[in-house]
Amino acid sequence: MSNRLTALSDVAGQTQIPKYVPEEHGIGIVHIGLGAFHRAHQAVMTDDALAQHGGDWRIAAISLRSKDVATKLNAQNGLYTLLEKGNTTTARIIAAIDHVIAADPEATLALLSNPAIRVVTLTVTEAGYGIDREKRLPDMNDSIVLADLAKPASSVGVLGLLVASLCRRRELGFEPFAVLSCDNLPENGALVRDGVIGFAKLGYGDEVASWIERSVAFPCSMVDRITPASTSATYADATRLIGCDDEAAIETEPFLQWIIEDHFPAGRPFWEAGGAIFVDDVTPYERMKLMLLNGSHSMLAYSGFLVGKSYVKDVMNDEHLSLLVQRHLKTAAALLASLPGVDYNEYATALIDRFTNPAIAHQTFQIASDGTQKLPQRIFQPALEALDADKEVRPFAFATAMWMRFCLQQHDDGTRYELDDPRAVEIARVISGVGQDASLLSDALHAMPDFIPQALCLNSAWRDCIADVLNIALSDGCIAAIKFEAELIG
Ligand code: CS2
Repeated sequence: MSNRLTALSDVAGQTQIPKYVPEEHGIGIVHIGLGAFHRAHQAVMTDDALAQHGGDWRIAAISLRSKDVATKLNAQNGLYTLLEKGNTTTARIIAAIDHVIAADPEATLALLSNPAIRVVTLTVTEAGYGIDREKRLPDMNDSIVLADLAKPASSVGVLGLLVASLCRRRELGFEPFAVLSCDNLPENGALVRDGVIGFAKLGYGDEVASWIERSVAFPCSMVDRITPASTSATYADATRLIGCDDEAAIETEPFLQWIIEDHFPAGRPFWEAGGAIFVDDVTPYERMKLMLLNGSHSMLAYSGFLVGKSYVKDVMNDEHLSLLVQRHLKTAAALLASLPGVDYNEYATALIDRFTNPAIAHQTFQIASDGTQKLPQRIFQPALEALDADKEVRPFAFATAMWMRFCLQQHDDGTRYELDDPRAVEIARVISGVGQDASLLSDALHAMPDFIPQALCLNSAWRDCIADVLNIALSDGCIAAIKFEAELIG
């Protein structure tokens, strides 16, 4: 007999199991993008909401491409172990996910058109929406967007599926669902709204577009929980703690935060049970998170990875890099307007503790992915604000220079690695032939269209800082560049 997790009765030991009977609750949410983050965040708060408040709010999850997690979770009736790793490791079984549909656009469309679905949550990454963020329209360079626009009713991408299902619901007289983006993008709800309306206009015409504009809610939300990719150690820990095998186990930190605009015309789970906070305007919380947590994360990921630090915790144990993390946090915090009830110094101190958590193995290479999608809101936006306010810009230039150095796909000792970025091919093309020349590298990447804002490209203080860092990194090595930078801190 297999000892795989398939029912709550399989679970042994000190494991916390749901305080509700999963089968007694119907589905009310579709989640698109079933990574570890969703399972460590929204699914956990939904589990708390079901336990405390009941309701038909279980989740049907969609994996747009990969079948791997779907196969594992479906074999376990949607059950999985959440390991929270702080001073101790605790195990909890989450039962909020009912089932998973993978790489099946027809079944996805049918599910999204089901009147029981009142909320659609999304974690598809910054790049996954197919939205041109400059124009705030569907991205006409995205092959999925183009194919979906050619045949909107058989869409396979995010925008196409949302619009096709909203249309179908409209035809059938069903209420629309609310669309809740949970990705690290500025004003994520408003951005997705623009993308969806733009797609509807192009694919279906003005009438459908203005119906969506009038009838569909796109609340913004800020999500936070550091969740590394699962490893064999995660599965081994789960087996030890729950007494059976769980191929879908995930691990995360104790910290959990979700700030949401309360705009759900067809209702929502009582996510307050899991600690969610409902506010009128998420923007200041989102700025804090993007500029402090995600901004310093990107900076430490590029610089740490380049000097052989595989994990964030290793970066934090490095004398120079940890000083640079502190400098980055302090500089970014100085750009934020005060927010009642939030002390940015305390937030920064808590971040340092979270990054240092020895139980969390968060890979710098994972955070370093998709730089072209992350740097605009994490690094360039605060840099622009710093220049405008005549404040310190160097930490943001340092982060950008380290990203540029990372684009060379080669450590100082010549070891190569792959760039994981939707614009990787273009990056490789524009920098081919720059060799070890700092100015050529900087010029080539500054000239990429729709990436580094013109106000930065044309600013000599910004360009000088970048040249400074790259010159040292390329002539004396990344360790020397980091040491030099840390020694600038007074
Ligand atoms: C990270 C985030 O991978 C990354 O780019 O900065 O995933 C970060 O861990 C989360 O936003 C934390 O909530």
